[in-house]
Amino acid sequence: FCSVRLSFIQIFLTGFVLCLCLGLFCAFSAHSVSLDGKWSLRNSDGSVAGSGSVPGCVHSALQQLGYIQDPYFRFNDVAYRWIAFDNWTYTTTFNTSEQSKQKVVLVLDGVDTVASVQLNGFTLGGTDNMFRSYAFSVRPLLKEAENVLSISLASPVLYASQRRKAHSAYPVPPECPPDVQNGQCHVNFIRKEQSSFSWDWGPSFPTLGLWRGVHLEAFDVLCVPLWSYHSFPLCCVDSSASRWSVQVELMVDAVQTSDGLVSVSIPELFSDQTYQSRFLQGRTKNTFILHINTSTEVDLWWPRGHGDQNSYRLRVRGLRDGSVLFSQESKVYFRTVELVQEPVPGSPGLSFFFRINSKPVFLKGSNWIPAHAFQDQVTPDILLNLLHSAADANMNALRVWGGGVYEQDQFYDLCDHMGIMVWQDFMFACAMYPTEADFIQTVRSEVIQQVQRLKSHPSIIIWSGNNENEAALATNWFDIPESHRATYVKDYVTLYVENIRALVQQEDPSRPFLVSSPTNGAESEREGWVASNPYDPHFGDTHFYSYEDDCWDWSTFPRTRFASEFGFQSWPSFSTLKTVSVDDDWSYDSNFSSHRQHHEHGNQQMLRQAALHFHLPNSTDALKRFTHTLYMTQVMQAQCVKAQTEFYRRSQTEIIDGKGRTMGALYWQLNDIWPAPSWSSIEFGGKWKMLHYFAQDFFAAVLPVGFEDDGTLLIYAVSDLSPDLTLRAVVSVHSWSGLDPVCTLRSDLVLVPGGSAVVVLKQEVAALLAGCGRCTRLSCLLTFHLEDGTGVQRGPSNYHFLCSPKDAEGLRKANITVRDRRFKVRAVTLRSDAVAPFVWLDVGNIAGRFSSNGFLMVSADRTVGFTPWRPTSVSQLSTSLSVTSLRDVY
Ligand code: BMA
Repeated sequence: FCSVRLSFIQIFLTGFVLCLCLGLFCAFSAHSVSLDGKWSLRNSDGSVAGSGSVPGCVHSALQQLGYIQDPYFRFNDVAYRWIAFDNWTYTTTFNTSEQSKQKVVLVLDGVDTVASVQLNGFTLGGTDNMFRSYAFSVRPLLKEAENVLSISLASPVLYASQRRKAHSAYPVPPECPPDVQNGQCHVNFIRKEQSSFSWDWGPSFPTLGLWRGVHLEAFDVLCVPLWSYHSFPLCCVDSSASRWSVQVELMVDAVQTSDGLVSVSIPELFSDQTYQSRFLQGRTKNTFILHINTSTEVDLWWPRGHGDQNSYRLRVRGLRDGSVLFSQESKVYFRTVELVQEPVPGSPGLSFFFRINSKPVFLKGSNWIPAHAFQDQVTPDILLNLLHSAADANMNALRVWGGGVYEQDQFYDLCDHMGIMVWQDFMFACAMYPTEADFIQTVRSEVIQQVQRLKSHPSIIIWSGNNENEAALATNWFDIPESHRATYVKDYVTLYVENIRALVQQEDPSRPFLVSSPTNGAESEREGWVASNPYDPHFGDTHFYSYEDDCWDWSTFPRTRFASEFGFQSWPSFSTLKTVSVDDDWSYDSNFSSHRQHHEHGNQQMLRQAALHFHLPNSTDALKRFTHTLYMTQVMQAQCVKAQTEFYRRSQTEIIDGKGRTMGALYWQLNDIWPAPSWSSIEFGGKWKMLHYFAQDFFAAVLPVGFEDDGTLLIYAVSDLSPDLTLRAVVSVHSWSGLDPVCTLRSDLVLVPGGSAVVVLKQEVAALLAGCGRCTRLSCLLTFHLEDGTGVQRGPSNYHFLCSPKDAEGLRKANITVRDRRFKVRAVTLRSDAVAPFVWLDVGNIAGRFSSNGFLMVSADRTVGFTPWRPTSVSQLSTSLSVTSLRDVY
């Protein structure tokens, strides 16, 4: 690892080996005894009682016990508020013979959140942080029979409010979320998923529970409760360095100081080393560095689209007197990451991009939020499906946003495996935070534990201190009087710089650390960590939202170095909403529709944005008008995010007016926490919205982007591939009223270097139409694609509308029939008698996805594949299929 700092130039280079963590391994007839399973659960006065699963939470348990219905149904988020105002106790009894061991440790992997822990009537201690584990030495307290372990959880809402009251010197805003969220106050005072008190896309379910496992570790000599590693190249200038090292860290809990040998090996790389070591009594970190054999070439881990995700087996063994103390194997990966912030010729400010294994990589993807309000219900299947969906939409990166949770190990394992890069926030979002000693102390434990748990994953390429808190301070979201500003800046620096950043750099120097997102990075640091304008497009990353501006007008977007958030809302499909609503709710202005919308004026904003280019649904059939409106919001969202993402991708090479070299586009947001309107491209339950189908195209490795600049049509070729390509644009002019192209235009062949965006066609629209007979802006539209010198199409086809579809002349209701329902071969063929924009196939709640959807039909026939995610009969599919296109809604 090395870090080069030249005035404003900052480069982090890190190499890495990573691995998985690894559970514990204990020595000498050691045991790990799980206490997971059914515990008894009761509220404070015993009026609600039954059993609850561990891992689990109170809400999930009450639903299983029948005390409550589906919390997501209609207005239940409000109806079940009482749960989080009560205190709850989980109790289990167990028999054990572990007291025969020298040491027994009770480990709580995750307590949500504030609790007192008692064993056999003795108080072991308290917990106050959902994001860390707790360990208590318990051997003297154990009995052979009937041990009683109880964990009493305090109301998180009341706890947060008490902490707020105790912080009397000055407020720590925001006090409460906006009313429209129906949420709870002061979540910034409790180390808990910040969105669990409500968010602008999520319900208020302040959970309580044991959300991770509980177990006993019992051993005689020593135990290794945690291990992790990272690798680094010995030469820090050239990451293709042939010499790599792997740093292995073992957290060892030893009953007494003892000597032993530790051997570390990667057999496939012919590398192994044995170390004499002394394990000191108690819990200590022991570090070993394995130098990789120079004669062997190391295959690197690459982000998807840039190479394979190569891995090796790493083996670690502890030996004493010829016997094995512990032995563990894991995957280990090699890669380097740099965040490059250096002067850009022709542009003030600094670059901001990632170099992976020395190669600049454009990050394409979105932002990840918690996949469920009740984390115990996030199954491996759900994670797998969401991450597959991200990969299938050609994403190579996700940002784990700072208002949720540090995800479970499986999430990062899958990202490693799929080559999805992770931008990992620490869990602080959209707020100021207190800095009392005990708050800082618990955050410090959280940071150390999370970094140790996660740093072995090659997918994680950056740590980031918080979501939007630099921006909140800089642009004064909370109306802090100028005279008090210094106090908040001081708290900000104390928390994120002096504590979190310092700890991360100590625990994991192998990755870059950013204090916030958005931030100006090195420039923010120069300005004392809070830049005057953290949204400055010349530096760092930006978040950009504008709901009222016309999203088809690219000139409204910031030509940023890196777009880490941008987006538009839409509604989920009717089949998803149906599961949580009743007939009365099915209109756009119902109480239900307002209640689900947690973003002030969100429902109106969607319609206003849609109305800029489309006729709004006007069916006299109320249900139809509702479902058509849901469809229309998805059309609007898909078009808006497409326009913005294409703008960012085509801005990766140029500098215009001193701005550009955009190297990342992560839209807000990938997934949903419940069925409701939001910025997501995937609905709760996994169904793809139109946006997600669009993402498949706009994130394609080779992409044609078309737009107009002052009456001139430009087509760019964007390529993420390594080899240079030679491409031309092929543009077809279609009349809205007919299916055959009116004329076709081909550009010259142009060199498109690997990892660049270049202009391949430039032509005045007026001249183009004049040369195309009877076309006008209102009567015609353009489709285009890229072709190589041999006439082979590269990348998807794309389109450019010369007017708003609401003004299109000749656009008529297409009669689209399903000609061939070959569901057995997972395909349907559509036939249309007219140009049809935004053709949407829907099979209701049958889980699966189409090969493409929401497309523009400019030819009579189109065959679309369908991949079911669960066994589904042909007749089910056939009867569920519906087809909608733009002219059907008005
Ligand atoms: C960003 C995010 C979230 C929020 C989203 C939409 O600022 O960081 O806090 O949900 O905008 O408003």
